[in-house]
Amino acid sequence: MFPFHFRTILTNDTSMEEPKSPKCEGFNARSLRWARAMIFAINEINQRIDILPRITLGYQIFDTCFTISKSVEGTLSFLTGQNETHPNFRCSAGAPLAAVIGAGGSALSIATARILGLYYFPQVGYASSCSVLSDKFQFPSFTRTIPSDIYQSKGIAELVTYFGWTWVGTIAADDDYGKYGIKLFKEEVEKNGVCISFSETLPRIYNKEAIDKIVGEIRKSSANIIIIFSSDIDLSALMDAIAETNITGKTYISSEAWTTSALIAKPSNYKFLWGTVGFAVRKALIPSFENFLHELHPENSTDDLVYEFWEEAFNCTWRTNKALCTGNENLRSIQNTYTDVSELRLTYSVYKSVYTIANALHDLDICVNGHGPFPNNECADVLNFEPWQLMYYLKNTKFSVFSNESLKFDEFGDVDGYYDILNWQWASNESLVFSKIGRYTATGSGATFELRIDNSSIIWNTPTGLDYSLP
Ligand code: TCR
Repeated sequence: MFPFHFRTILTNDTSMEEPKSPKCEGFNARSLRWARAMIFAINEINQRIDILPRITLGYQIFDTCFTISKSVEGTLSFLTGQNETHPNFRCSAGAPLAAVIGAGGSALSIATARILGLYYFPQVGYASSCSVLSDKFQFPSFTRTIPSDIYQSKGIAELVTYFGWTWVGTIAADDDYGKYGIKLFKEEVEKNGVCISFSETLPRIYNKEAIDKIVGEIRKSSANIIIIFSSDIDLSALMDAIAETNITGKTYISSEAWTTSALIAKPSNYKFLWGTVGFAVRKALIPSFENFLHELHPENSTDDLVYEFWEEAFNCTWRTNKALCTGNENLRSIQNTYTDVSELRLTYSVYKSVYTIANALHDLDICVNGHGPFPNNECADVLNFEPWQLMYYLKNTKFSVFSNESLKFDEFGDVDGYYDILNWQWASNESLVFSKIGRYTATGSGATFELRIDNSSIIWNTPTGLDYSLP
């Protein structure tokens, strides 16, 4: 499940006809790249002879439109294979369903995990980082390849303490990610005597007054350090509003979801956002992936999404007769979020999710009867297994990826905390680089951690640097 669109189109429900699933709007090229990483990893595994040699993996893709209702709807149609109320894991796609990758944001994964958990059906999150998802009592079949925010919140708190900032403002998205992320952050820094100057929540649905109020708060506060925990999608309206003001001299501390986002790091925002310091998850170069991205073409696809992407990317249309798309447009001639492979972070997380599932299936497949983990030392059958049987292997899977990263889950289905710390630095009027200035690593829910910062590599957006944010 991926957020290919930013929102559903609100319609007035009349209750006079059968309810229809809402349509969506606002195309999200970044998540098309994520979905392509999933397809890419599946193709790769299907060609390999060392993982699942006798099995071909397939997939179904669902658009969550960044909303809970669409995610739940997608989960149900995946499980039932149609509009039935009884899940039918075995034959809905003609092959056993193995696992769900997704659903993107935490609020969406929480909703789907409650359904999947009922059947102990494996779910691997690639972007859902909220700490509550570690609760196996509530979410027994959820695991993830992105670290829990328990690490990120503590890491940002460490960063604030490291620089000796004592007076900060916070802004949170109105979802589980933002609220829990900021809550954990506050609990941590308050132990160290840091004061919170203001705490704002971003409106979920665009609301000019609410945005103006936050802008006013930022302007009048004497705190110059502002921590923002939000997805880029929810944050963009606020950033657009700040871009229209003359507020500068504030340093923003970004959570992983917007640190390298093209939606936020765009030229009109540079003048007030440069100097931003933020956390980002592990990055990788995925060999051959760039070529695979370029292979996307409407002519070899039946998917509406590909047509929609093409129209967006080349500003043409397949439907009416103004500026028709010809199919001769060339993806290599343009620069966009979809083709940009310079910051493969969540994309890499999607890739790892596929490998996690394939490795678990592989372990299930190579089990030798009489030495298996199930009653009477039996094994499961890879062509006909129960969700909980795959869950057993998923929890215990352990493998390494090409970047020499080894991956295994702890008892909560979580991976260790690893973050690059990036600083937004001007390269020219038209571009900005995300320069790595440090690293934060942690394990055991943050019991052990290490923060490393190279002070001399940071470029602050105020001349006085460190000592400007005292109350
Ligand atoms: N965790 C967020 C969602 C999210 C996201 C992103 C959305 C993360 N990173 C990048 C869009 C783009 C990290 C959550 O809700 O858990």
